[in-house]
Amino acid sequence: MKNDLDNIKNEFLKALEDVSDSLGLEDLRVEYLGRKGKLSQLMKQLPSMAEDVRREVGQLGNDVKKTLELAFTEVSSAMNASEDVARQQTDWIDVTQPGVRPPGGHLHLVTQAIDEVSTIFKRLGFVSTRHPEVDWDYYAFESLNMPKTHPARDEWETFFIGDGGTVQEGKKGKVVLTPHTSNGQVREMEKKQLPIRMININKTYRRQSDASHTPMFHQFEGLMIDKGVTITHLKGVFDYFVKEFFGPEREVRLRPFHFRFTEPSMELDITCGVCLGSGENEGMKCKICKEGWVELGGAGMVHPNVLRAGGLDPDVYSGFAFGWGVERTMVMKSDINIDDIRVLYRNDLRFLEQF
Ligand code: FA5
Repeated sequence: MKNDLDNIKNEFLKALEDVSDSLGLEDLRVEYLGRKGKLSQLMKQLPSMAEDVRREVGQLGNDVKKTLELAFTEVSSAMNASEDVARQQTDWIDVTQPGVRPPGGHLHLVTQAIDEVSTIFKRLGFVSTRHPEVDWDYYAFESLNMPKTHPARDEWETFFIGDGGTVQEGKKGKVVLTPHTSNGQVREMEKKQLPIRMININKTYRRQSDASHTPMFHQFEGLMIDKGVTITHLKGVFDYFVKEFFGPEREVRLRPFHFRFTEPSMELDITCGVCLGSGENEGMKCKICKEGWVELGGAGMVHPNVLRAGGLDPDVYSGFAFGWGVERTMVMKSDINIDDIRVLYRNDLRFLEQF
């Protein structure tokens, strides 16, 4: 047994001289000093020995183990140090080399348009607000002079919020996905901070889908209320916006219309950005406008009943409101030639990366 221990020690120290890298060194450690290594195997014979021999051989075994561990540690430290030096010479990086740029994204076309619209109205003193996009029927319809069963509501093709097939209802009526941003009108008046110059931009929803309609779209709602606001102010604000947003070459017309919540009411039309007013595109009828003009959106002087719903006296205060679609407004720019607005929400990078 003593001889065997000596042999193990000599073999290990000899093998240690020949080992050339840290992987080989680790193999050697496992072979001799590991839990199932040669030294452990040999020491397993101890219990079967006579007690006095056992003590002597046990002591010798421990000495051999210490010797091997010490020799191993010395060689291992020296080897690590020299491998570090070698690694530093081969694995270096050139810190002056230009980096690889990660692909950069950009804001969605609609977000860019929202930013531009808000900036233009900000210059006229309009403050950006955000009223709920899930709201009570009261704010979406009733407070806007459209009583519960009024047929005008049908035009808004509204989605209602339901719970297991039952439409949710509370003290202000049913809950709707707002079909227009006009729900912000009475909500803004209820803040009781006058004068009002609000621009409410939000998502709106309707059961519609074709080349010029998407089920989810954005509207921006302007509301100006003060003493002595007239239709001249409305016209001035529109002129400024259209010139700033579309450029001086585009034409605008005001067309009489009817909304329950404005009186008088009108629609603002602008020459189409795809066919530039001709009504034709690549020899065919323009898919967007069909006649040269596109509707930018509705507007009018706030109806006295709406002012009353907002707690304001129509004999003291007056104002105008307008609500336009962001997507349509943007597509009407002549440098954005899109003949189907649904492409905006298809998330096709080949399209989105162009802008
Ligand atoms: C309204 O929604 C009124 N609330 C506008 C208004 C506000 C009038 C304040 C008076 C005073 P209208 O339903 O016409 O009106 O919609 C306004 C604009 O939203 C449209 O001209 C169009 O630009 C846009 N729009 C409507 N439906 C869609 C749709 N499904 N997809 C994309 N844009 C749409």
